Amino acid sequence: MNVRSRRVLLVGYEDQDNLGIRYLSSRLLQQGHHTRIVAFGDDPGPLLRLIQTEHPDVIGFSLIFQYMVPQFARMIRALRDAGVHAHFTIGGHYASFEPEELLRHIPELDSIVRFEGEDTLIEIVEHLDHPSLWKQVPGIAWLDQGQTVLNPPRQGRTHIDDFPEPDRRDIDYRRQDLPTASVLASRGCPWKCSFCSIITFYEANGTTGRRRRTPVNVVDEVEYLVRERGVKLILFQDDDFLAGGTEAKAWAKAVAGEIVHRKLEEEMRWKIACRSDEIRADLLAPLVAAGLCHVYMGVEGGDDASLTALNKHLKPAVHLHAGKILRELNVSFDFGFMLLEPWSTLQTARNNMEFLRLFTEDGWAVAGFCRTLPYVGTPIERRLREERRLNGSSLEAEYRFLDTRVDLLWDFCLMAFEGRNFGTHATWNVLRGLLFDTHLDMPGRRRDPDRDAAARALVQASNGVMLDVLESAIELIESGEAQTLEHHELVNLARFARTEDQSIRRQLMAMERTGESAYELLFR
Ligand code: B12
Ligand code: SF4
Repeated sequence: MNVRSRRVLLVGYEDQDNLGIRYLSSRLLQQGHHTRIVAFGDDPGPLLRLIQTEHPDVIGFSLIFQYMVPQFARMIRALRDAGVHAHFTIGGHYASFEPEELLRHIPELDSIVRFEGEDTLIEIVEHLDHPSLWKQVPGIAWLDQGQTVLNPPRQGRTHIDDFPEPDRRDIDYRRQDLPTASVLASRGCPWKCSFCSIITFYEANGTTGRRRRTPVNVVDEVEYLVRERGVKLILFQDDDFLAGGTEAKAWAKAVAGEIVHRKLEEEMRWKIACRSDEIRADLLAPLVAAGLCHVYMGVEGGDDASLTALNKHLKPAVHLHAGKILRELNVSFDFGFMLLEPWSTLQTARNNMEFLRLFTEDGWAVAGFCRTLPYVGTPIERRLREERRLNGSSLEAEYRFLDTRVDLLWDFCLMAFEGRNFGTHATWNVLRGLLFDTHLDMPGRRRDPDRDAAARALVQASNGVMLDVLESAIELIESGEAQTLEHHELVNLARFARTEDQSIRRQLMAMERTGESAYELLFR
């Protein structure tokens, strides 16, 4: 078939590089189409002006975060109201899992691309002139007179080396304070944590476990970014860089070996995410020698029952051991943690609090927490729905705990720690960035031990205040003394936590070095 070259505009949330739309773009370019990438913003004005000058045939929206649906809906409606007639398609995690609900919210969409999108989008774009053809493309959903049609799924590729590297034409890394790029060395994860949608997402694509690129292919991309584009820090966005048994460990070492072989560790540093039971000194040491500087660990809980509810197959002692190894290797780390999950009790909350104390009391990492959110596509969401504990549609799904005292504890946490733990500019986030920044040691950017020590002292103080306040609140609620959020001692405790946090923030601002900080970029 003789295919016309098409113009495709790709729009997505972009804090770090949005690899989803960048992979889509490179695949479209490979087929001879024209693409343009635009970061999603709330104001439709700039996007509309661009559309009016470039006249794209297709506009593809990347909706990876489910709570951004209302923002995307407003944008898409505004574009249609302004007379934009291009084919509107959308993809990403939420779009893949809940096409019916999404089409109800945004009927202006022509199609939804479900799960991995590279090959599906090409087929839509190339059959655009023939609706009867694009409506048969496998892996999409669309509206037929108000009814959602789900086409048969598309089988994902087994060999992901075949995807062309993400399109980064529009990024000027050299203008960044710390030139930082995201790289994906694998897709998928063999674990089955109950709060996570990764397994469901890739299994729906017909693939299993974790598909890894070959080490040479990965390091080719890293070398290009470092030597041709001036990148100094690589963020591996793999869900778990070490997952997959012995073979995966050998693969990680082979990636590190290839980096050293090309002497890239002399020019850059890198970061990975993994589980705590994968942290072993013999495995990590060669990675550190190859420039690994930071690890994000999926810790999630420090209580046995909570870790079981989260299906982590981990014990708190394993987290503590991982923390010890990383300290010995002098690698900075941060971690995800859920103080509360849907089956929490005051006892599990207390155990989690005590664990956080042990894990972070030296200020090596920032203690922060959230509670489990029931994202679509996760076993936890399904279980809560079966237990009839989810109120509202999946978009604003809300649950209460089984013990009203745990609800009270959570409401207290929001009152006391809102500015410290939650939101983009929360102290927790800024402190994580500060630790990363002060710990980073690389050519041209040597660590200042005094600044590093000062950062740790500040983190230690902030962790201590939060955990002391949390402990007192648990005691007040557990003893029955405090039964409502208005109880004067809870109110005073929350006020104390906020005042102390403001003091930490003042010290934090005084420590910021303008123009050199990595944390603006990494931990927003
Ligand atoms: C990197 C990352 C981030 C980065 C941001 C990346 C960016 N764009 O700027 C950071 C660290 C900032 C981040 C933050 C958060 N993240 Co995050 N993140 C990821 C992660 C690990 C990798 C994303 C990625 O690069 N994927 C690789 C690309 C190739 O895959 P993809 O994005 O899915 O794209 C493919 C398909 O989805 C599809 N597709 C996607 N878009 C489109 C568009 C079109 C038009 C088409 C046709 C197809 C298509 O085709 C693409 C290519 O195959 C994912 C997990 C994952 N594996 O995806 C979580 C993930 C997306 N994050 C998640 C969450 C929850 C968060 C946070 C809320 C965490 C938190 N508690 O703060 C925040 C929210 C940020 C915000 N908006 O405020 C969840 C989303 C769950 C949900 N249902 O909403 C995920 C799925 C992790 C998980 N296990 O649950 N995140
Ligand atoms: S939370 Fe991490 S380890 Fe667990 S299934 Fe998801 S990606 Fe895998």
